[in-house]
Amino acid sequence: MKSIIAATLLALSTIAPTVSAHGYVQNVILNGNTFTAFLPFQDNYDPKPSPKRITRHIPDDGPVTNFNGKDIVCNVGAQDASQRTTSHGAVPAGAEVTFRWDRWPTDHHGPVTTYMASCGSDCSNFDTTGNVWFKIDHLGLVSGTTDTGTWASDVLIANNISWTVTVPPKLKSGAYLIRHEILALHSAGAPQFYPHCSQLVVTGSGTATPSSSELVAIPGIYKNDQSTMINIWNNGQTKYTIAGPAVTKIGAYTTTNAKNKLGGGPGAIPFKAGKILSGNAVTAAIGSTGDAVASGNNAGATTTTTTKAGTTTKAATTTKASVAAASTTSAKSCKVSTKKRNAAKASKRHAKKRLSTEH
Ligand SMILES: [Cu+2]
Repeated sequence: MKSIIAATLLALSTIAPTVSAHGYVQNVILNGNTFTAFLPFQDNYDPKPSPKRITRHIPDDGPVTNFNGKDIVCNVGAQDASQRTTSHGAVPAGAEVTFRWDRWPTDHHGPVTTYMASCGSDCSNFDTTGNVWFKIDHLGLVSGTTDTGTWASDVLIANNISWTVTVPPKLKSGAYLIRHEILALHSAGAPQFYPHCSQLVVTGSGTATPSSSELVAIPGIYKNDQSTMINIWNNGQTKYTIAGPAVTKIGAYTTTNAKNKLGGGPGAIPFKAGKILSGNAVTAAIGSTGDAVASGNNAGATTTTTTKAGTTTKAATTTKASVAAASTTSAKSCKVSTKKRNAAKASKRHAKKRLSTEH
């Protein structure tokens, strides 16, 4: 049976674009408090989801393909005023934020990056135009070569399909957008961007702000260069340069969070519903200590379990957090370039990998 499936997949991969399910962020965990992100296959049919979402609208689990348009900011349609959310979630400066994706295909190799932008006192109507973004975390090719080595996306899969960042310590309190993104490079010359934006209220007494040289515009960080157009399936490449600026140095913040390494991420995180803030409650929270006492709470709330890529789905579905998340079987066609399709070797590997991880 298995060999028949393998043979069919192999045959299909040579005559038709590869069909694959992509992914989206289903939960955002702020200092141990879980918030349900925008669930496209549910929330697009329910204008008043409960609890309210702190995440901006996304249409589905597919990619943004034009990195020069407004959709690259927070995903397709997220900039439309009618699609904006007024909800925010509080997190103390210096605390951890974990993004849990619903799934991620193993062949969608690429970097993971996270930016923040100050909205002032409320993100509801924040205009993301101009040099407003600063990078707080990024990881690209971790080891080996681009075709068979370990990418940030592989680390994400191995860590319960999740990614953890730290809000820069001493960051000035206020409302912030946090933009977390995977860039999938499996289709040479046709990069796929999967951005998502959530609305935070950073609490605490911090006053640090990024320097003007650290602030960049989105769109603007991506260009037609190696960071987007690389053919990762070419043999022997050991270097990949992540697009955009260096990670901010505010608050003596250093690069990638230590949890983002193979086996280093969070396991099942006990579900503790986060409190939704909007309007006056946002203003009131700014400058407060918020959940700051939770610096100890955070450590206790995270059970670290080493998981292997193939078993992560099971682990993820045992958390209560994912009960609130949409379950979807929706698959959308991945645009695969001619270059890629012609690479017989790569196609073979692609089919094999999908067999072992997709059910
Ligand atoms: Cu995809």
